[in-house]
Amino acid sequence: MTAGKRIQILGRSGGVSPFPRLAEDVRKGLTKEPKELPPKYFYDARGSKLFEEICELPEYYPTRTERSILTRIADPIVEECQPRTLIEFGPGNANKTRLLLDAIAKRGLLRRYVPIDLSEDFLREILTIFGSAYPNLSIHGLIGDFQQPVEIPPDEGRRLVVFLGGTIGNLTPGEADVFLRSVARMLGPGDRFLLGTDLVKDVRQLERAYNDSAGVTAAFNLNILSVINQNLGADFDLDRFEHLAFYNHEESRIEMHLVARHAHLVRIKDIDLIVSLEKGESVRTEISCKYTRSMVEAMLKRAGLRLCRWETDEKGLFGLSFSTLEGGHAPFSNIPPELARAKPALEQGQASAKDLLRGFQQSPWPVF
Ligand code: AVJ
Repeated sequence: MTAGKRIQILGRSGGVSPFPRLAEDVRKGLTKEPKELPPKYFYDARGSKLFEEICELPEYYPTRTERSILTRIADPIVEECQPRTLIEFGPGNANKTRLLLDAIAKRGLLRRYVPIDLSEDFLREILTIFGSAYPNLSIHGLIGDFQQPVEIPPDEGRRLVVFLGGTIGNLTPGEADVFLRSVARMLGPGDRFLLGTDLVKDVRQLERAYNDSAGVTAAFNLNILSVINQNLGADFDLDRFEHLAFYNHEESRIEMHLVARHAHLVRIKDIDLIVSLEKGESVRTEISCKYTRSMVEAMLKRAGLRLCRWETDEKGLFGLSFSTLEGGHAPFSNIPPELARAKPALEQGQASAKDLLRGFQQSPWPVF
């Protein structure tokens, strides 16, 4: 990082494919039984536009509900946390982020904003817009996938880490645990984590939100095939697939699928793969987990986080949780996950600190 640069993008940048792992992820997902694709590949320029349209749909309640909760609680949570740095996973167009930035700026605390997003284009947009809206703010965009370890440049003062929109629901419970542990490691004493989660509710309302009458969600779902066509030279015919979204009770999640209308073959030229689809066979493109307060609380707890504030709308559609490190301190903050995992062994005297470090000579992280 070059010191003194107020606005910059860190990480892979310039000219490289926007989806560096697309080829291997597509091969893995489409050679699986049943077939699946990771939802992060919805979001090319068109997919992101379609998602913005979804957020405005009458049936899609999460965005406006979360915004209304955030409007109400932005001041009190900033008051409680007194952050100087705001770190945000998956900001998208960062529409809701302003509510927080304004609340922080109003108190004269605002120093740094660190958006972490897969899309360099999105980050550039945020940098341009927020760079002029907040002239004293340092913005360090990080290109990255929230399922990969991210290195946050060191800073001073309190941190507020946020993950909004209910996007954690795209992760399986096991993946969510891993992600939340990585969040816990970013936190120091007094730092806070704000998480948006969509809540369990009437099934008809849930299913309507993913089967809108204007067909925008269907177009969004099908767009993942266009992304593969454009980036991997595939010949998916979108007309041969049907959008399917339903609530899976056992797993407490909405699932989106693309179902083949006929038996057919698809060639994905750039990865030398021919995929066969039977009539009625489906490719699962997204899971969107729905939670209760106690599920969120338990999930935070497993990551070493303690729920200190739970906020919802009057209908209980969407939840925002505010949490902090259990015990208020993280002796292992900001160190590699592998080392952090060894913490219990260290504390119980089953491993020596020196041995532990010796095992990490090849680690990409500096160890000292
Ligand atoms: C952005 C992952 C929160 O799961 O509701 C919207 C994506 N998919 N409609 C969600 C989505 C279909 C959305 N998240």
